[in-house]
Amino acid sequence: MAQTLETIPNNVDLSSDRRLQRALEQWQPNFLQWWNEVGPDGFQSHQVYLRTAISVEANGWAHFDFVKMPEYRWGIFLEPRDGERKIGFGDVMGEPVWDEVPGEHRNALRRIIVTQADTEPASVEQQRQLGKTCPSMYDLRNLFQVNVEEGRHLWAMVYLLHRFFGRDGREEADELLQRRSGSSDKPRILNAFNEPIDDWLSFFMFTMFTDRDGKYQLAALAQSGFDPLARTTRFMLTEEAHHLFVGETGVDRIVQRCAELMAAGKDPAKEGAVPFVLIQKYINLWFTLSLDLFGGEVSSNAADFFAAGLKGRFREDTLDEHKAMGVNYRMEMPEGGKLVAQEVPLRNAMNEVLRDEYVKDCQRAVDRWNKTLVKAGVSGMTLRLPHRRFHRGVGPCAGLSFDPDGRMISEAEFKAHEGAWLPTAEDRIFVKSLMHPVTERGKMANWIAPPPKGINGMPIDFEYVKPPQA
Ligand code: BYC
Ligand code: FE
Ligand code: FE
Repeated sequence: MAQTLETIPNNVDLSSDRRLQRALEQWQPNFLQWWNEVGPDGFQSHQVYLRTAISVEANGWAHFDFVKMPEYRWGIFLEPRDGERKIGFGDVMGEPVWDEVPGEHRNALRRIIVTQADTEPASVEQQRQLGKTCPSMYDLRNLFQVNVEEGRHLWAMVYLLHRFFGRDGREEADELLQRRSGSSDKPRILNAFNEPIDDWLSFFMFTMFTDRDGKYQLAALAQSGFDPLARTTRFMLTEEAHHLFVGETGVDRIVQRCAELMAAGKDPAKEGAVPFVLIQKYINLWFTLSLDLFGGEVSSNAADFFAAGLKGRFREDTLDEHKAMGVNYRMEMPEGGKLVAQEVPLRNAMNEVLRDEYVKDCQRAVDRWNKTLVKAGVSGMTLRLPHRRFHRGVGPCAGLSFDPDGRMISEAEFKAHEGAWLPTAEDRIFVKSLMHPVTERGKMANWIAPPPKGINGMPIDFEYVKPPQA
């Protein structure tokens, strides 16, 4: 495919900045090479029914059509500039937002943008083998939709790096294509993005729990005083909604299938479905891996980001006050072998404040899955979120042992129960054994219920993915 000058769709008037345009056009073939190397394996020449962002207008930004993924038009879209916008929080509250990067915040902003950017290609790498075991053509299409949009999110961040961070930014953009999920040599930055996602139960848990961290991080950055970051994350959030839909409804359909079998007096494991206990173990794993992505409970980085107007709270604009000064946040922290209540200045607790919103949202989804159990006729069994101290790798609880109720226990006790709380090697093998590709139109794998409706008004048995030359 010829890459013409118009190949980078955008609403940032790219053609008026020839230097920037050239730099991005030099990065583009490297991106495509990366996509071909570590993007969806075995499906690069299929025609996929995909939504492409073509503008930011509320009704009509999305265009649906069949596309080969390497020909997807990854574009750069920022919400329109509102010349009046003021910084909404922190020490700089009320000052006009910045259209350029203030020198004193250059390093912090670069770090935030690179950390955000790094997760996007990482997830594509993690999911690259999943197409081969899709439970339906509908799900296959949704996987690829998520993948191309994570690719676009990488573009969104790379635009910021190229446009605002000069040579450093260009180097960071190159390195984003060099790190690899799970690599021992050049791993991705955040832990959860180095975990394997090689079965669809993990995929739905990831899009439910890990993409949801993305929603909260992006929402916090959407408040940023650095206006181009705020404007680009606002538009990313509109795409993110679909990823969360895929995760939440994917798990729901697995719960439904499991529940229907249990209600009929059958053992889901023997029927080739996912047993209840395994759903719970995968929730325990992916919820806690995703909790870590919010950073430590007490963080001077987070306090600095807030004070400087770089990163706000969830829906900061709807809160009553925006300084977060003179207020403490009370939390229980492990200290000398027990839990001690502590008062932490609110600004230093910003990671925890954002995590609170996230946990509420996850609980809402779990409640919905529990309704699905009841509706299918299963009583006395409920799914639950483990306590946020359980199985943590970041923050003061990392390296200590807690049970799913958050009680501090000995390492030996943890080890004795680990196999009941978290997926074991055998569990993973079992889940993988269920994963056989189902690609006949309208058919579903035995371990998942069909969705209530198709994509973009199309029927469930629509041919969402067509083989090459079809
Ligand atoms: N893994 O002060 P602390 C998404 C490090 S997902 C490894 O508590 P801070 C997506 C930290 O770097 C959203 N290391 O952290 C989802 C620091 O290191 P140094 C991604 C970690 O800075 C699915 C030290 O621990 N976006 O979009 O307050 C598919 C102390 O940390 C981790 C963002 O993350 C970890 N999990 O907060 C596709 C937003 N956590 O300085 C996409 C941008 C912490 O001691 N990032 N560390 O060497 C940020 O705002 C912040 O960097 C964090 C961490 C919230 C991640
Ligand atoms: Fe993303
Ligand atoms: Fe996402």
